[in-house]
Amino acid sequence: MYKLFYTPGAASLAPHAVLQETGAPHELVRIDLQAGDHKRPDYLKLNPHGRIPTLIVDGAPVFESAAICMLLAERHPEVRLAPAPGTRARALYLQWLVYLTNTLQERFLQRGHPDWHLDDKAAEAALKAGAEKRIGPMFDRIDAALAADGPYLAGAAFSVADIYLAMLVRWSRNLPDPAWSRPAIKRNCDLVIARPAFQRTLAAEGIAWPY
Ligand SMILES: N[C@@H](CCC(=O)N[C@@H](CS)C(=O)NCC(=O)O)C(=O)O
Repeated sequence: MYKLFYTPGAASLAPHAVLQETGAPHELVRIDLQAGDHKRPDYLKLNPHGRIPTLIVDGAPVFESAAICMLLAERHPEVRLAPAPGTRARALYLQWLVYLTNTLQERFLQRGHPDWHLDDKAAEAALKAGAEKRIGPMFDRIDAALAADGPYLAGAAFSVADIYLAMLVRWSRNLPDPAWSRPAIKRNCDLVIARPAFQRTLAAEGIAWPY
């Protein structure tokens, strides 16, 4: 039995959707960021960073959204959520998942939480604006890759990287140019959203795509 600490629509959305894909029994624990649940001592014992998500696996906590996605794919190979090691598809899966988490997601965090990076209010505004300006070109490059080698990030095979991308595409909903305005990203995202597991995830979190 897994236990996932989540906040609707947050960085927990991808791990939650991967959990739903596995079909494994799990418990969801909702964390209220406004109420500061993630800074309470009992949560900090599980995740000292005070961030969402955390997954309890065999009684022990694991944090970092992308790591949780990869771990679940590895623990449930029968569901085929990651390409086989040694293949070109595996290389693309690793490349894009790491890019999504350490580059694109980071830009979203700079845009949403410039105060996590700087102590100077004026500089924070500049960081936020700079991050926002850089997100669109990142989606452009992902779109070009999907147009050339898609429909999935790993080519013909669906993987947790596509779920991760859908989470970040949703985060772009308030940008002047949301990611789904790009045709290959839209095609990829439509395939992910249509999956029953993704629909169950949205329903369980009480959110509708893309809001
Ligand atoms: N790299 C981390 C980032 C996690 C993260 O920053 N999550 C946000 C929610 S999207 C959070 O915990 N925010 C806490 C806060 O706003 O204080 C991951 O992917 O798990």
